[in-house]
Amino acid sequence: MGRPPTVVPRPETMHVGEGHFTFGPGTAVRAPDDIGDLLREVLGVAGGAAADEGIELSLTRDNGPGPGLGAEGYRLRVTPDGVRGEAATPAGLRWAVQTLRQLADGDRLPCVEITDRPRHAWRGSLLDVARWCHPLPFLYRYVDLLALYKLNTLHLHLTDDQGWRFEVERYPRLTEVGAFRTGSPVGHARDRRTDEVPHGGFYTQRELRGLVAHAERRGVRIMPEIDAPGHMQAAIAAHPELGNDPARRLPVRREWGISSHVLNAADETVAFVRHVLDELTDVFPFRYVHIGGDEVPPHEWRASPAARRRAAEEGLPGPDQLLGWWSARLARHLSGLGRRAAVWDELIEHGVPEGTAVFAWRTSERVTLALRQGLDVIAAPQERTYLDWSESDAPQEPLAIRAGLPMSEVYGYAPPDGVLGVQGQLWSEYLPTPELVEWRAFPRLAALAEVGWSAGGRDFAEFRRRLTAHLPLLDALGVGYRPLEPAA
Ligand code: TNX
Repeated sequence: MGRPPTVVPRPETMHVGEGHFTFGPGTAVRAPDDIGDLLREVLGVAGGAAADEGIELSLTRDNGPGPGLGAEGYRLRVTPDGVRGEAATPAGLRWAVQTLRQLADGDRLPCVEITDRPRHAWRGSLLDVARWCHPLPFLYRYVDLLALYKLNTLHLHLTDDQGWRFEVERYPRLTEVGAFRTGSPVGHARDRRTDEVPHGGFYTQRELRGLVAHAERRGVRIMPEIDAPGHMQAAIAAHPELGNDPARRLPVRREWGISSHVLNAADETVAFVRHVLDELTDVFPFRYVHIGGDEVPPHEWRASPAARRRAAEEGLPGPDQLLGWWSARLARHLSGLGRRAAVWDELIEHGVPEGTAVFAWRTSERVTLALRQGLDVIAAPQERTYLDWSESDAPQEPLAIRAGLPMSEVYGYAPPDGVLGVQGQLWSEYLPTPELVEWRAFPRLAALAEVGWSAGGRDFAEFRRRLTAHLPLLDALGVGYRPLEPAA
């Protein structure tokens, strides 16, 4: 007992008073249905109905003094008699529950008064389940951990050269063939050694619907990604007619790095991906669907007479410009389904379709460039948000694609005004197990969550102290996070 009350990300205002409220299985809970369930689940209260003493969370019309609580804000007051929380939306109440989860010390909640709301509307985490197919129960747990830090978006990278993980009823070969490879790299990819250990797996639509529902109850939306027209070797292995040389039988790729094989630019191939998106949007209700567009090697289109013809028909200077045409067609299809596309920042040079969100990943300058063009931008610059990079180059650090993204660099990132939000990336080439994912994700993801949520100045030493007081909660949850570096 006696943990100092800490909340990560830092609330807008928090005043700690004297005393505490003690709760237990018999504590009464009054809250809108699923919020009450969430509260019972995370605090272990059983919850009678009527509450004079107890926990009451309610929706308000948000007409108090000062700025409104907005789409995700909340107010909380813990006194020795109970807890009162209010928000203008269920989303706000869900974040209030996560704050209580962090404040709870055994069966006690410290007396506090909190008013809180996020700086940025999009606070995301990309998880790459294509390079390694992480087990479904881990995805559930990962969603819970995102919610703990008020991160509201899980970006699921479902397909890549090395594996296709989304069941498509119309094209069963995508998973029958595309979800399995015969070996994987050993050591660093640059050493070009692979083993003969098969790897594979995929998620059924039914499983993913379950995950979506679980995430929704926690206020986490899931944005799926089907990465095209590059990063598609697994799909081409399953359907050679999608490639630029249909006579060629390609395997699902065993090496990391970028495959030179890309989808062809035929109408039938666009139609194929549209059908995939139709099934995808049926499973994932979130407004945004990521359609990739990163790292498309130009060689196959340059060499293809069909691609050159297509470029000429579209009035484009050459096949290098087909990426813009490709993405525009899929974005239009999504908009017909009432959705919006999201793309990687390569599209900036090709024309970003109306309403599309751009994930600026290459540098923070790309974030600024995209903003200057008036685009909807998610800040995801690698030098600040690629959590698959290791924190240091110490020899005991597990193998990583690149070394050197200490938590202080993540915490010190200040995305420019005007972005929709920020996102941390966990590409999984070097993260074959959930344990390694947790080691890389935590606690840096907590630092990034604070970048996305908390307005005002940031002081890394203060954050580090708060985080130190918070880490026992991650211990209690059994999260295998990387211990902090000694204070500077
Ligand atoms: C670049 S970032 C990629 C990924 C890799 C990552 C490795 C982006 C849009 N593409 O395919 O996994 O680097 O850090």
